[in-house]
Amino acid sequence: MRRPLSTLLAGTLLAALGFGLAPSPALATVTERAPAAGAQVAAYAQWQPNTSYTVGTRVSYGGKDYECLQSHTSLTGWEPSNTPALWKLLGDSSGGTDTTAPSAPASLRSTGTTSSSVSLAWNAAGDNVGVTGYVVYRDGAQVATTAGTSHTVGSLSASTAYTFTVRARDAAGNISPASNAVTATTQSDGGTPPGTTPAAINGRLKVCGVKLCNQYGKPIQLRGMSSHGLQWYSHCLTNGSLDALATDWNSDVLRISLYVQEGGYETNPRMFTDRVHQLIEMATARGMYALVDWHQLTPGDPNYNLSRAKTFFTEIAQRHRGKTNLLYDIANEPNGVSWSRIKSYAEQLIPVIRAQDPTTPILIGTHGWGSLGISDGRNETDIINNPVQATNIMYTFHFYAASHDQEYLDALNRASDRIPIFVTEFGTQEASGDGPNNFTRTQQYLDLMANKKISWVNWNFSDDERSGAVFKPGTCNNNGPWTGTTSLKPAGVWIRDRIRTPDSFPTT
Ligand code: IDC
Repeated sequence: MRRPLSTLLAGTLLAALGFGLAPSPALATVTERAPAAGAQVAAYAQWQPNTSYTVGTRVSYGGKDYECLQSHTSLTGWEPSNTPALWKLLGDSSGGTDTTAPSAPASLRSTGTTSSSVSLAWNAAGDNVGVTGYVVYRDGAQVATTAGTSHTVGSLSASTAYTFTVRARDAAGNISPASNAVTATTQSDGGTPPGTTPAAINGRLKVCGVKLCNQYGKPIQLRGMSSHGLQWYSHCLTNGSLDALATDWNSDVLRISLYVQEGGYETNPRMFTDRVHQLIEMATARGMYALVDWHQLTPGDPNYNLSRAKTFFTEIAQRHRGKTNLLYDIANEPNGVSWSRIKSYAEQLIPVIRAQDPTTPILIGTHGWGSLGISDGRNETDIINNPVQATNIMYTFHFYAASHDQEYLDALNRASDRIPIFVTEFGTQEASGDGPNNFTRTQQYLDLMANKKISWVNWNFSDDERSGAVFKPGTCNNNGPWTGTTSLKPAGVWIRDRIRTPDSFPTT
């Protein structure tokens, strides 16, 4: 949002006369107070989280100006200084007296919880002029400002994990970097008994023969949704949307789609790994399985990202190995690469994961974009004759019903008698994730998967404009409505009906 100099001067004048400047970004939750007369006025609006930015928009952040390179909705942790893929540095902010931001508040901690609140405290930040207050963020959204070094955040849901950060600000409107993030779970209000969620009933999963079994050693089928790429549609994954996924859709599983390229993990490993940690906690708090999807796609050879995958999964496995609701997908869709190269990748990565976490099932993408080789003119015998040398693993199959016909359905049917298969992604439309739905063909796949207890995850839980994104465009920026069908496209209405039917998980 570029402000010409004349507007700036007028704004300063109005501010001096006691008029606030117009609130800058449409989605900002709290309007920044106008700077005091004589203090620094940034040339552009201060960057803020939870704001839609379009290509070419300029902002100020930390005393510097930036220009937006890729349209996105900002989140805490995605500050322009952290995200070179999203923001181009233009230089120092023009026309300021104090352009130095305070230091980040340190040692943010939770000092107590109830079923509806979390109390926080932190250490005071420093500043060259003086800290005037603190801004408290909950899951990236600004929820309070305070002058002191503690705050109680209220109006929260019971048994829910929330992540908080705090920033300091000074009189000139400079905002500090975020403090450490702290995640706290509110206490139970005695609502949903903890033993009734899919994750609680089934517990730790284990591959048994060609099936996926629960803690009682009985084959089960999980049904759920995949996120869209976190670099684009992270804002569709909120406490409200995941509550709806767990309790209105009755989803058993959330697939967390972490693209590696296309502006994903490789551009900021720290930020994306932290977001995956947070989403695992959010799925866990709602009794869903968390399927961590290493979404390599272009380039199609997973070996290109082997060392990144080792780094990422080492941290994920170390942090979450105590949980019983995890699944790791180590290669979304290998393409343009032979099965033996994929097998080699898996056999290098799996021991690294197993060193941290010996028990979580590991899923491996198959050749030809997860088609068991069919899209490459190959088939499942490549895998059957040369399986990955590891235990507690499954192979993945993907289909898009309007593009992938009987030949693919037959391959899934044949292969699932020989090797363990998990359908980690499918769409009711064309392989582009767009175009007309073929619900008749999709139902044939679903019937087969129900008969054989093949778990599945549908693409995708976002509001992008394509027909395969379940929500209508704008739903995520509006923060819902998340439950019911008013916000859903036809594919969303159809797939929700097929996820929410009761599960019949065996318990003995
Ligand atoms: C598509 C997204 C689209 C994005 C594109 C780029 O819908 O917004 O621009 O990826 O990578 C897959 C992939 C999945 C695709 C999806 C639909 O795993 O990343 O998403 N698809 O094309 N395999 C088959 C289809």
